[in-house]
Amino acid sequence: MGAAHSASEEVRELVGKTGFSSDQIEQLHRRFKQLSGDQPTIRKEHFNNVPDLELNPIRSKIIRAFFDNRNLRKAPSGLADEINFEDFLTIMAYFRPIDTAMDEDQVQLCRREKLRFLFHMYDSDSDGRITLEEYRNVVEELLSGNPHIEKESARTIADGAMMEAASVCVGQMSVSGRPDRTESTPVLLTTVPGPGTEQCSETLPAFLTRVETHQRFQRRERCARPGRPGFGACRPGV
Ligand SMILES: [Ca+2]
Repeated sequence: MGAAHSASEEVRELVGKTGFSSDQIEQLHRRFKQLSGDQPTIRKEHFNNVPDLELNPIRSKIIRAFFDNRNLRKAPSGLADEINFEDFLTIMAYFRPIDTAMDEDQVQLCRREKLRFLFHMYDSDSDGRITLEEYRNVVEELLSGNPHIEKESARTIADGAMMEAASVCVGQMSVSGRPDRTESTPVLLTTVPGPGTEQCSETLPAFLTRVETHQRFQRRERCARPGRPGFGACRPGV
């Protein structure tokens, strides 16, 4: 950020684009400069010495997410070689907690953005589908730091996630064994051919539908049970 006047203009613009406060943007700018070595852009290797990421089992996926053109809203696929401060803020905004002052529509939009980001993290080849292999890959990485969980258990957990997705998939299958592509039943998952989980892949609309349904169910459970955290604190639909 350059001269004082233009810098404050720039900060105002970034506040509008990202939802961060001007103080937060200043803090993140200092962090960005520290990471980049006072350069205008950051490359992947600049993340190598971030202590907070050192022990994170999905460190490589988090770093990759910063350069994913889909998250940067620059292209439907591919990775950027380097990112500037505004790009950095765009990605950091996905990690921002949901603001309690938001109305219901804003909360919904914010949740969707976060889920889209998560989907892109799973969909490592950017083909718009999460395969069982990609699910396994993330779960195995997540659990790799836990010495009590063996690789086989991690695979079982990933398979369970895909089984849940596949149960939606099977519901969408026509009698021919191929996905029913009528407009009234949008394709949630596709299988070629047959409903086995090995052949299943999950699209973004399917992923959003499944996770949001699961989250709504969990919130209803939380609101409905006295004595459980969150009881009585829920807004309708939130
Ligand atoms: Ca994929």
